[in-house]
Amino acid sequence: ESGDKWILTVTAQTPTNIAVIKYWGKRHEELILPINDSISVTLDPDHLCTTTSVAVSPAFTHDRMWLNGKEVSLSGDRFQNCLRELRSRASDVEDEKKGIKISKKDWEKLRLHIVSFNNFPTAAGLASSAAGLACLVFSLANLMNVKEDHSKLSAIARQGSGSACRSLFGGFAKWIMGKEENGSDSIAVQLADEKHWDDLVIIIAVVSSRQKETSSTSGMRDTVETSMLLQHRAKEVVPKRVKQMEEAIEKRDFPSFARLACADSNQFHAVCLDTLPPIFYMNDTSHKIISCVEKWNRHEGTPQVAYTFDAGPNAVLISHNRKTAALLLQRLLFLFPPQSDTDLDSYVIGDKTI
Ligand code: 2P0
Repeated sequence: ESGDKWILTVTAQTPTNIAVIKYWGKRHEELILPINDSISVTLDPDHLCTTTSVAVSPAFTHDRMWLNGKEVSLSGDRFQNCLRELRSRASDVEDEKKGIKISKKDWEKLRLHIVSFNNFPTAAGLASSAAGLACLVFSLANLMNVKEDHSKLSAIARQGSGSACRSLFGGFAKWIMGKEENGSDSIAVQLADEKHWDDLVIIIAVVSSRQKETSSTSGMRDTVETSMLLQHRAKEVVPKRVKQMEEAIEKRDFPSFARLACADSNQFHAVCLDTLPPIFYMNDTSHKIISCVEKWNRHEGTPQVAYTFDAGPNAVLISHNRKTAALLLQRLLFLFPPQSDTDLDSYVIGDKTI
């Protein structure tokens, strides 16, 4: 047997996360360092998640990756930065049964093959880079026997895509912006695990399956350069809101949670509008959904449902429990009857959510 025949693989699965206090704006482009802290909820892995298998073999001549069955380029700086960080932290790996012995320095020469799938249609406009980059870093760290905790790994995932650092944790996560110039303290931490508040139900209303027109990366760069409202948001608004949100999550205080999440989504879209040229991520259907939820919440006297919108028109609706989730679906179906295929494309229902 030649020593070249072995292959070692690791497979991991990572759900995407939805920010309830948004990240928008970088202070360092290449290291991906944000201008404010952010807080997210990680979805249940049955919905919207990425599965990635990574393999190493002496027979591989190049690093290669396939995403949803198609080969993609790995030449980008972001991927190369993640890979360099991981290779520099790799340790010895030994598999006696297979007769495999990889020493720390072998990782510099060994090439990798990566296969990644999303369990949701990429065309649905929900293809967030968060789950993908988090899963890539996590599976490679396991393959390479990187002995770092999830927060340290989150700082590596962050260099692939900012929001990815929050997907290393289930439940609720906070991305701490950090102070260091090298980004070593810009990491994610877990605020509460997935069992802490498991009666929340998340419904994603797919308003449009078209790809967004302005990518998050270039959109937030334009906002940093041109919006004065963003400076106010990052310095005055978010620091207070992050504290209040942490408290609301800790106490499972749904009314406060909902008020903060809705206000932060609205301010994020306001800074997009304050950008030159203005960025429009929401559309008329998104606005109709906001009005419906606002009216309902006002009518009840206390919030029943929270809404939040990312860099696109799709609504993420968080309801207090299964009963309000059922009522919410009823309202959505009334507003957008299934026969009118011009409005909502579909509903993705997150059961057991976080
Ligand atoms: C968030 N979003 O906190 C915010 C809210 C979209 C709106 O993080 O340039 O794909 O890779 O760091 O993480 C989307 O931005 O941008 C995002 P990069 P990313 O979830």
